[in-house]
Amino acid sequence: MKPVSLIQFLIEERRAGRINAELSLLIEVVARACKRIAVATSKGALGGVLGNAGSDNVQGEAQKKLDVISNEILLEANAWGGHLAACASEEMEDPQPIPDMYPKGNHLLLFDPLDGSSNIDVNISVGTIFSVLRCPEHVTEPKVEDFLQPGTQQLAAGYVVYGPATLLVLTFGHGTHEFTLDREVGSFVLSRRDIRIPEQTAEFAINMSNQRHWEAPMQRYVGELLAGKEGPRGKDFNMRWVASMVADVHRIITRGGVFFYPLDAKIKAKGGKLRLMYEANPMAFIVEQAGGAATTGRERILDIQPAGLHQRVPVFLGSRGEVEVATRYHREADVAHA
Ligand code: AFP
Repeated sequence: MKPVSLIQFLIEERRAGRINAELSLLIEVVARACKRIAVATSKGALGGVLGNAGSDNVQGEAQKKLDVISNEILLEANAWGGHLAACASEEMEDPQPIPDMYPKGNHLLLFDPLDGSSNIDVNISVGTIFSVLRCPEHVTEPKVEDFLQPGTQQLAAGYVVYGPATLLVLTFGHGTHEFTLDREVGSFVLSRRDIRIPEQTAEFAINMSNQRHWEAPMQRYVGELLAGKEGPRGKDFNMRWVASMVADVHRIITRGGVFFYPLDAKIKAKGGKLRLMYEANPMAFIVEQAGGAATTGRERILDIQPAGLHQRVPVFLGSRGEVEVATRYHREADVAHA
């Protein structure tokens, strides 16, 4: 079969009436920016881009040079096309308006420019995560509150993983599709259409070093997985943890599995570790569109009414069967303690 490029795929989505020209352009621009990020990350030490930038982001986390560079690449690429009303990023406290000299569009773009950036210096996969919302009607200068829409309102979501191959995974709410970057030609090519995550799995991803800080239902759930064949689940489970959400989610999208960043005593006051608007929401949309499930352990992620641009939430996502068991344990524990 003839390879289908991202551009061709977007044209077909337009013809099918699933996206408009502006959204198609937006995705093209983001994909082009991510190709530049892929080039920057792949240079490693030779590009002089490893290490800390010497600054902190809005979350108080040390910024890597590549965090700052990737943020700049995405902002610059998206400023002039006329497809956006504003951008918001993990690396910036407030939304970034489109400069007055450029036309404005009807979309809002949120992104984590380089997720898993603590892995850059050790040459492990990192990625970009993005979410697209519609700018509310008649809003010309979008403020934070214009971005605070539940994940169900997303028009598109995607991530790019910069690994041995550079891959783009994308959804418009009609299935989840994967594109592989053909480095020689410089274009993304459709490599998997309508990805399906197996409903059952025997593989889980979690940072086990936090175990003693977890809530009781999480202790119970993971304890049962670790008990293996002899335990209540009656089968052995395998564990993986890359500490780059994009890489962990991509494994799940490819061969099934379940990813947890639950609440623990250290992060309880913040509400969780991962960010709702540009990590949890886009990943939940992608995973649901591939037949998986995504919750906070208590509620569906996509139903959350956001309260802040940088809000954090617990994240349980992947193969439906395991997300449901872990979520049920939390709900049962809440009822027992009500
Ligand atoms: P960084 O971008 O600061 O490296 O954080 C990555 C991340 O947000 C997510 O990609 C990982 O799943 C998670 O944090 C890893 O967290 P731990 O370091 O606590 O395991």
